[in-house]
Amino acid sequence: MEQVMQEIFTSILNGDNKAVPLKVQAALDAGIEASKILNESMIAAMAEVGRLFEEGEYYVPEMLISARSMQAGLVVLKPHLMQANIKSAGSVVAGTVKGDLHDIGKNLVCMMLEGAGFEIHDLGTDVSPEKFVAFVQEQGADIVALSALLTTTMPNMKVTIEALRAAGLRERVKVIIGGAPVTEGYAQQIGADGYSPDASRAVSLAKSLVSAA
Ligand code: B12
Repeated sequence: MEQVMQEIFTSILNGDNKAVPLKVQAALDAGIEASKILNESMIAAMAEVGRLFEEGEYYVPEMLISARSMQAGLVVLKPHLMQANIKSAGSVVAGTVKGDLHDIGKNLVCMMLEGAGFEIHDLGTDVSPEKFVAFVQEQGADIVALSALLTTTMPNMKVTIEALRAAGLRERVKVIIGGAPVTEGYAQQIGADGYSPDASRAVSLAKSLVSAA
């Protein structure tokens, strides 16, 4: 790994939210592609944070400061990840499901979809099924994008899909899901329209669903 990439990785592990944006900028200045910085340094660092947490070396506060430094780096990276696209590709209402506070992955998905020309309505984290239903009812959307990072909150994706169905809205929207514990099989099982393991494939998925509608 190039030195600056290694430094970004280490600064995220250390939760150094002053160093991360500076080093991300240095990597961009050195001509390293934004997607490479994202995947090979930043997302890799968050995976390592997860591993350290599992092994009992990191606790919640360490996870949190690493997450904050990752977010500080994303601010610098954002304009480079998004390509200008004037025509609206469709509208997306996104959120992390009820009980779940993880938002880095959801934010990345929103960022990439926005960059691909989608209009984004981000409802944030800990979003109840009722809130998704109310949004679709009042403002409409082509796609509902649900994120979950905990095995205990994944079932709330199913509850949200069922709430959309109960409100008579299920046929009006496409539902896409994602997050570390989510799988293609789970998406099929709960009746989602699509799953993607990462933010860039979320864009092709969303585009294919909107064009098929
Ligand atoms: C950072 C972090 C936190 C931070 C979150 C800060 C924030 N603002 O997000 C804090 C400290 C708050 C936190 C808290 C907790 N966490 Co936590 N956390 C993590 C960690 C280390 C990184 C997650 C992350 O940001 N990854 C980087 C992003 C880019 O990846 P991603 O989220 O997977 O997103 C990508 C894809 O999944 C996909 N995607 C994501 N969403 C969507 C949506 C759609 C529609 C699509 C198509 C795609 C998609 O695209 C994204 C980009 O490529 C993970 C470890 C891990 N390996 O995931 C643990 C992890 C998720 N946490 C875990 C746990 C246990 C917790 C706590 C319960 C700890 C506790 N005892 O309190 C709490 C729960 C709080 C809550 N109610 O939500 C466990 C979950 C275990 C499980 N199987 O359920 C993990 C796996 C750690 C571990 N290895 O044990 N956590």
